[in-house]
Amino acid sequence: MQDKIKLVSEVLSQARFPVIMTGAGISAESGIPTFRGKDGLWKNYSAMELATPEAFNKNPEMVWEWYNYRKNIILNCKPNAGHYAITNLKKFIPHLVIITQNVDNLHRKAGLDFFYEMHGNIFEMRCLQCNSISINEETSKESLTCSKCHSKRVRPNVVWFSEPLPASIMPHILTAVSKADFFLSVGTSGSVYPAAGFAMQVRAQGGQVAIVNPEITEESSSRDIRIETTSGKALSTLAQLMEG
Ligand code: BJW
Repeated sequence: MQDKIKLVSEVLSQARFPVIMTGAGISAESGIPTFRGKDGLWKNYSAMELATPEAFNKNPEMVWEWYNYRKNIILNCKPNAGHYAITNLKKFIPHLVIITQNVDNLHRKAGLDFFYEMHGNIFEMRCLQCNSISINEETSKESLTCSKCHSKRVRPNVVWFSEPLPASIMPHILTAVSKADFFLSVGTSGSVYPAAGFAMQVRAQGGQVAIVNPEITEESSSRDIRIETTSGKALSTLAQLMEG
């Protein structure tokens, strides 16, 4: 394990266009449930009844209730060693691009000031009337209104199945992935596209892929450096190696 993390530190320190992408697994050690797997959210809740635009159109109250429930959990959680290690890696390697599929704000809370949130942010809401985005840490069932136009047609600013990813950041993400000579995937099952396709794309263009996940995932290949442990352990060791 240590040898593999050492190898990752060597590849990372030489990479010209390194990218790290995180998924729900990095926040599992903070106490935030992942989506898939035995204790995942989708075991008890239906993705199609909660995380699609159709579900929201049909029953916005139920969808808001589910997001408020999750916001409450997240507000009681703190970043863990994995989040802080990524913040440190970005300090050592300023050209490192960091992408997250997570909506939980924990990278920001760990002091990371620039990264791409490809599936949005659970603490933002978007007005369906005027399109403005505002911070929303409210977790009560009280009906929400847009701070700009006062419309009550507001939704969580997250990306649901079948929706396009944020147009303001996707070109930057796709450019970073298309140039990447090193791609480190952390804590994702690699089952949701387009994120799930990034590792394959980097391999196809000759880049090295490394995967941090206690489980072997759909996106991994035998050519990858597979680090089969938790992100807290793997990333803090990696950050220490990069520092020293
Ligand atoms: C640990 C650990 C520890 C545990 N340390 N690890 C191509 C092929 C097939 C289908 C498609 C395709 N392209 C698009 C699609 C459709 C669809 C899709 O991918 N479907 C699949 C299910 C097949 N994709 C979309 O619809 C996307 N939109 C799109 O492509 O639009 C195109 C378009 C263009 C133009 C016009 C219109 C449309 C949107 C996807 C949105 C995903 N949204 C969600 C919800 C976000 C909001 C919310 O939070 O409620 O995003 S779904 C959910 O899954 C969430 C996550 O970000 C995402 C990925 O989950 P993740 O992070 O991988 O978590 P898990 O739980 O799956 O895995 C956790 C992992 O951690 C596990 O492997 C554990 O082992 C590991 N782990 N502890 C390290 N301590």
